[in-house]
Amino acid sequence: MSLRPILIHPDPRLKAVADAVPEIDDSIRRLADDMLETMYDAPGIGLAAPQVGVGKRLLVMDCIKEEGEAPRPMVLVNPEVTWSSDETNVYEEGCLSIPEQYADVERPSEVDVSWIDLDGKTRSERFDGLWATCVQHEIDHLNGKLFIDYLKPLKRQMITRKMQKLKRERARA
Ligand code: K1U
Ligand code: ZN
Repeated sequence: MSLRPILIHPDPRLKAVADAVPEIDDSIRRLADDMLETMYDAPGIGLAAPQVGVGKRLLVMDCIKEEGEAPRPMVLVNPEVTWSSDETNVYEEGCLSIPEQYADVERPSEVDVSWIDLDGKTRSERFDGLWATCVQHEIDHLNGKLFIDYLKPLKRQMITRKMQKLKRERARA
């Protein structure tokens, strides 16, 4: 397993629609392992393949935050939302590709998602709470959408400028 660098917005690879994974092979299993390690190291509760520069429809997440509770690493290949609740909730979201910026985003509070697991089996589950917010945030990444795309243009522009400055500073360091 190895850590993979996380792309920082703005980057065209974060705006592209990712390709479906045609089959589960060792390269996909290695990518999933690396992404879980990268997510836990960050630390974060989710990570989508485009954030590590891979344009494939794969995401990982683990929204267990309570200390003492067993981790629940999840790998979702080709995930699809099959149902969304009319009820919504607002969560102050962050993003590992937009460090230290947070904003309220409104999304359906429950979603049904189907996906393929690393054994090639089709699975589905209803997510709620933080899990529902996170899986929708990660599926957005697979469609080239960032949480700042839900914000007013001025706020989005302000965050983008901050990220451009951060990238310049990191390149100089
Ligand atoms: O996709 C990403 O960029 C990861 C992102 C996921 C996410 C966060 C909040 C709402 C929806 C989706 C993160 O993990 S940001 C870091 C974070 O939220 C966190 C980090 C450590 C402990 C708890 C949360
Ligand atoms: Zn994100």
